[in-house]
Amino acid sequence: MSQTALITGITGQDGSYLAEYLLSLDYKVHGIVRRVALEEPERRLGRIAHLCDRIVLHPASLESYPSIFSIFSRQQFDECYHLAAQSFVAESFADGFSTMQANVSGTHFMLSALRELQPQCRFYFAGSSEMFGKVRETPQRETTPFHPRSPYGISKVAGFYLTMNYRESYNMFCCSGMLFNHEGPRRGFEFVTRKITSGAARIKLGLASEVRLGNLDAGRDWGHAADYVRAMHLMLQQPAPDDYVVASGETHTVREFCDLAFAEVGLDYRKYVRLDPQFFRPAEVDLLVGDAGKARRVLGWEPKYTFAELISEMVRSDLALLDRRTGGGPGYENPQLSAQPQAVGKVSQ
Ligand code: G4F
Repeated sequence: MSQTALITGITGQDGSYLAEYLLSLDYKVHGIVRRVALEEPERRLGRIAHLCDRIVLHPASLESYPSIFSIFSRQQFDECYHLAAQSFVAESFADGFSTMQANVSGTHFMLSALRELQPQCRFYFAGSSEMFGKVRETPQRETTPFHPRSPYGISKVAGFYLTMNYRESYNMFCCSGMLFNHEGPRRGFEFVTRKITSGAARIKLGLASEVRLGNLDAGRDWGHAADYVRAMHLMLQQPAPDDYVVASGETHTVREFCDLAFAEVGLDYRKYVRLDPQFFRPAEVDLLVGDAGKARRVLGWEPKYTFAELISEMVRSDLALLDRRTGGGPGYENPQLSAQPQAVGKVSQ
């Protein structure tokens, strides 16, 4: 019998890859979206437009307990992937209060409603390497102490412990993925990787002359989101719930990312990247690198993309997107970018 899964954050990068992956495994896929997304599907459902006739969307808000409770009271789920969050670290410095509200209360509402109505449903929480922050050891693993450096990181630590507490107190199957940075052509333009790849593509096509960035020396462990959603699914297939680091095991600086992205279009980044103080953070996470040994050993998880392949795919996708917008050919296929405005599929009211 096919399984039924609920994804919060289904319109985001990870949600869209996860929905595709679960559909390929014959799951029935449901997602929570803001009601406003249904009113503007072209703008807000772009990443899942190609899936809309195969998924069920539930309008709700993670800031409203009754709206979440109502979904669980109407539909049974085998698995719930809680990916929705205010996920932009820089924004969490600008408005820490709404980041806390969405990320901490949203997670608490999900867990509480599940406990009340569907305690057998398996739960995945999207933890983050930002929880390690000012790192206490390298590489970071499941046992590394947390030292978050932003309101976002603090909110993820709170969500992690809420998830653990529901597992230990109520015997629920609750897991956290401690995911290091994961990117791809569907990444939002505010994150540094997409800012660089879209900037390199624009400069190559003569549409821009520079990219303004902050700290080029920050080191991150970057993987591909399509690889990382497979790890989320594997966590919920295990005999017992647990927490796992998901990472590539390599670290690269923002500068190295620039170097490879600009090289992909035959340019030297040093001529086009400008430092801009507004993109430096009040407190920085200097260097992250994860040890995904447990995920590899217990889950049998292996990433397929290399760092260079990730960058190459992102740059080529951005070139194709701009090429189409400026009247070029069909270019590199990317569901997010090729999505035509279309009617929303099944909507649960
Ligand atoms: O791309 P970023 O904004 O990602 P960040 O802060 O590492 O967080 C991402 O990964 C986390 C997993 O570890 C997630 F939990 C989180 O939700 C998000 O997906 O910044 C990466 C690095 C930072 O050190 C930042 O200071 O790039 C540096 N950076 C330099 N110039 C910049 C810029 N970041 C952004 N966004 N924009 C810049 O212009």
